[in-house]
Amino acid sequence: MFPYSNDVDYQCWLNYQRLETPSLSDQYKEYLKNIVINIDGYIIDSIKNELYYSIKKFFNIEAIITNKPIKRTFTIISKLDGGSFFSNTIKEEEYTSLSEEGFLIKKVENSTKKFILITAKSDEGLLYGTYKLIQNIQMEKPLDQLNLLEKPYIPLRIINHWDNLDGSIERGYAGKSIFYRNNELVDNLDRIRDYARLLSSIGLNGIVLNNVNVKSEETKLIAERINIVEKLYDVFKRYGIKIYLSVNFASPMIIGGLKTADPLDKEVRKWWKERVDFIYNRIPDFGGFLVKADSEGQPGPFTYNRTHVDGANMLAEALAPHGGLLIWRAFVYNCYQDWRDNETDRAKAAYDTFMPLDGKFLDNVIIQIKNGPMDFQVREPVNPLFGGLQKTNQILEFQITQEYTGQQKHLCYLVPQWKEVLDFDTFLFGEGTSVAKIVSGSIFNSPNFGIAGISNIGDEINWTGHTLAQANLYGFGRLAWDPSLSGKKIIEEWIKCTFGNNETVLNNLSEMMLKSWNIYEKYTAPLGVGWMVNPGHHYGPNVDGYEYSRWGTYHKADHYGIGVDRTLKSGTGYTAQYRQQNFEKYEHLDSCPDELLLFFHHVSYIYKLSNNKTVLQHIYDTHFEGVEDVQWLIDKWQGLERYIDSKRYSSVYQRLLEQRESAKEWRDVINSYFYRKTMIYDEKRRKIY
Ligand code: GCW
Repeated sequence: MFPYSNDVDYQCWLNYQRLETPSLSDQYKEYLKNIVINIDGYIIDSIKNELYYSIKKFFNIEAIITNKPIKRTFTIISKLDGGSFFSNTIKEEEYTSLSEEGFLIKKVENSTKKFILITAKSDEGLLYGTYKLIQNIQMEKPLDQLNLLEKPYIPLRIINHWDNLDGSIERGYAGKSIFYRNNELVDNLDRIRDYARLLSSIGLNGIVLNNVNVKSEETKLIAERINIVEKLYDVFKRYGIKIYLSVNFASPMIIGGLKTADPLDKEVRKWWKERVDFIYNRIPDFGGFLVKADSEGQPGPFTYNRTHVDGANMLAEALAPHGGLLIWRAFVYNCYQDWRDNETDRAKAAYDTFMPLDGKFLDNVIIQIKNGPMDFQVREPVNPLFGGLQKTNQILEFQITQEYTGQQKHLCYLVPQWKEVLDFDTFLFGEGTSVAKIVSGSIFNSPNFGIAGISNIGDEINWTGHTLAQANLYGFGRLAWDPSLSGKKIIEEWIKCTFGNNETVLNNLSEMMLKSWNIYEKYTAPLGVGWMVNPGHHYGPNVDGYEYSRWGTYHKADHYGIGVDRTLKSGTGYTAQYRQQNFEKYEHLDSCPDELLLFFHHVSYIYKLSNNKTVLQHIYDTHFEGVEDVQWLIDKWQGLERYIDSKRYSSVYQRLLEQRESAKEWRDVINSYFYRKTMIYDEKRRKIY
């Protein structure tokens, strides 16, 4: 029986602490003593296990699980078609509005019995409903109000792993892979099962098991090393999570002995078909492939003068008979390009590459697009492919792992950033075509739309290194399920389930979390310009550190001004990739939002922002404030010492101290760089090192 470890930090939001209100606890307990489940299956077994375990932890009782009620009061988990016994308690409109993965939870009472009902059309729906009920208990929601109908807004909700078989994780900040070690699967799969529990408790339904940069050992996962995938499949299927693999486009050459990987070559096409058949033979519900092609050294169709359509469709054709999906990343750019001509612009690459291909991909091809046009910076505008593509399936890609946002040493709750992306109006089909709406697939009438996040977990006992970074994983899942949830609502849920219902903890911690992204932004690269990190590992300040800056600094700072002119009028013309309303907004200095000013415009240091401060003074001020704000985070956290167990308290505290030192370094490096460039004093005459 789970869990693999009893460490409270390990349990994350599933630690099932005793309720603080005994009367409510007694009420719930009465219903949960007898659990009625009248169906079988491996997902159903997971439901039983989770209920049994959580009830034991919440109430210290052993629930009796039966297929018929043995008491007058009980909890029943049953499919919608599960018999007449409760069917008249469900209203017609409830029935029709339930989607395949949705669920309904109700409290029903009549003269002979009282019960909590969880019902759904699928086993997955029942599983999600079960986790929801458990969460309601943990959050001490009154039992009387129990009447919930929920369904996910976005169909594909996938976590991506950049794990390698040797156990390393690209951009991982919480230890090694929980899956692999020394080119083998780890021996004990219990921890992986607990990971599956965490993922399905927040409604995720897919996982990509290996890094998009596919090296030679990982290439064998679709051949002689399939047994590794099979074993992982056996764990994840029990939690309704489909598995996907990243594949190397040159696999036919690397493991197939062919001389080419040309997507139009007959032998190559046959080879992929056979590979796919082989996989489905072993893993009947296999999700499909994820491909990073022609980007940062990965092979792709360009080698053969073929297009992304040729490449993606070839793989999609092989997958289609099995219902598999082919996810093709839009993160395609030439990192060696010479951008001295002022028109060449990495930000334009994804749109320039994929817009001409709109409508040419097969139905089971999905283009996976990073939230911004560059690369997961602390602030970027929304990728203009959202709002551009009209006839192509799309997945929005977020980075949960904090590559550019403090590497899980700094506190940076990313949900507010993701919310801005999801809420962004692309004007694709007129006003109100938000990114969330696009990736829900509803306007395209297709289920092949979704959201993906690069995982932030590793084998450290608390999964994410920084305990508070667990909130990013949690928040990612919750937003994928329901993008209309606020950052505040999500963080409150997370805090209650992770630390309990104490008011002080709730207030202080939610305030800390909600401000943390802005705090991080203050002391790092200013006004949307991005980068300014050390090359390679991307931690800590380095104003000119952009690795592909052989043609000059990325941010174009000189003695007079800073920023990248991306306007149509005088710059790279990137702004023209947006629909009219957004184009207008970004093209003109007076309407461009301050926080993205330097992403879109090159301005003088004495240019005045909307608050009447000069750009330079803003840089100085925010960098001083950023450090002060980190001190504020520390003070707030110290105020929680007596409410939080010492282990979690002190590990977060240590990280906050590291954050403060790093923020000081950022402040000093950035401020002194601009002081030396401009020789303009800080108006407040603070000391600049
Ligand atoms: O953010 C960059 C990272 C690379 C990563 C790449 C990508 C997996 O620095 O490490 O490679 O993006 O998204 O493909």
